[in-house]
Amino acid sequence: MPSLSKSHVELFTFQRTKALQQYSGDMYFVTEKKGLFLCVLADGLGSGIEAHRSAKAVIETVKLNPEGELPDLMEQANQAVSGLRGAAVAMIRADLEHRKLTYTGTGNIRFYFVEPGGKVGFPLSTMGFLSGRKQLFKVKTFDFKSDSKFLIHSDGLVLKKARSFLTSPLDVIKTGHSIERQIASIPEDDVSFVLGKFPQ
Ligand SMILES: [Mn+2]
Repeated sequence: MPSLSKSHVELFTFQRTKALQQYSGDMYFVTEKKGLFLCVLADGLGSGIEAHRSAKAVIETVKLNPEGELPDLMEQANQAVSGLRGAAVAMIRADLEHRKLTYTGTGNIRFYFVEPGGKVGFPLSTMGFLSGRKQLFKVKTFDFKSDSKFLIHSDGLVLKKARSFLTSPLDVIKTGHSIERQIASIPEDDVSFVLGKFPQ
């Protein structure tokens, strides 16, 4: 029987604000409950308090419905930023038991997914951003293998050779630290990333 700890997604999360400002325009939320994993990253347009408000509206909305399907969550998040600046948003939802992953995103947030064999996938996100205006969200669904890894990051992270980090034999924490070392100590944009490894 697998041990309990192995049935969870291993995670490394990181955030640093633009010019070390007080308010981050990026926000993320990760939760795992009863075999359902959800990761959401929102990058509010611009930076500072107004960007923070948009990102926060997205995250607070998702928190109200953490078991929701992605198209519903995107729609709810879209309504939540109505009247605010807007946000780029990406979401990953995984059924850990059946190893099915769904992904959706709009705007400039990068998502990488790598299987243990090293095959790298880059699901496309939709152009644009959430603004409250009605829009359709493309959702991609695929089966994944155990021990697959993912990286999701805001555009404040400029990562050369992202693939090398994801195919690294190092564990998630060490890999996370090596990505962290690529980030300026005083960044020019809010920077966030979530690195994860799915259980066996
Ligand atoms: Mn940004």
